[in-house]
Amino acid sequence: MKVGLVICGPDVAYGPLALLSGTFEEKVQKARDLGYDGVELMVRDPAELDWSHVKQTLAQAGLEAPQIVTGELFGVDGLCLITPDDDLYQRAVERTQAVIKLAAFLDCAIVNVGRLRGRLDWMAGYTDDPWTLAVERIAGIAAFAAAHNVPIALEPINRYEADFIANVDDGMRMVADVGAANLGLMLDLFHMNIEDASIENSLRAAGERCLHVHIADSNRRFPGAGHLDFDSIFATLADMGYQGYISAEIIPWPDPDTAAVKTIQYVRSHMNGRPATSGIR
Ligand code: LER
Ligand code: MN
Repeated sequence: MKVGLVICGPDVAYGPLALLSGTFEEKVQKARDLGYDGVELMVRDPAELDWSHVKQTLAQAGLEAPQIVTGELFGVDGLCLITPDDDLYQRAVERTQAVIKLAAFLDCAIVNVGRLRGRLDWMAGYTDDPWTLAVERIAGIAAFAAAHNVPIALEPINRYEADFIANVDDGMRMVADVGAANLGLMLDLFHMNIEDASIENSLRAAGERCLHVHIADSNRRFPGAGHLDFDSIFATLADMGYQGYISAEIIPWPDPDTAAVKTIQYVRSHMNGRPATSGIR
């Protein structure tokens, strides 16, 4: 398992769940100095990015970009896949395709689809079967991504932020209905703590379809600040043979740098159920 954290790309001024302060280059350097293996990039519009500079900055720091998170496409620009507005849908597809191309360029493992998917209740009056429409639209994104060798990770999101795919059962149903080899799940412990009966059982149920994990404690602060049982969660992931990232997407509390320090200290000292010997690099 590798350890990452979400940072804003140069095209995102502020992310409510992104860590580290400073310029993009400073954030990457800090992540490296703290001993993170990779930074997960929150991007909004690849057209506003210098792709080569981003790639070079990561390479110079020796960091991977395991995933690009797309929440700000929805959060800032309102772009989403399940909407009765055909023009909005087309723009959402085009932007998502640009993110997929960026992911391929950065050798990123994954592009996530969380809030970007939109809502089924917006389709009332347009279709009696919004789930099938979602299957078709997510299949379209997965097919484009497959052609670029990029996996897509659907993120189950709690009921207060989204109205479909709240838990691993729902996510696995969508994965099965789409039937694409490059489609899996990104599991966020914060959402799982609200929606899944057992975090450990759900992680196991996702199995090899678990492509990426967002870690946060029960209060969405750094691990150790709430009441989740991380020893049990990390042991479950290790048992599953999970090789992907556990990546912090948390409230930057008490500040964005301290939260990043607390996270890596806690994770390194609890991974594999044994205390860290070397501390942070
Ligand atoms: C995005 O990864 C996420 O977990 C959402 O809760 C952001 O609103
Ligand atoms: Mn998340």
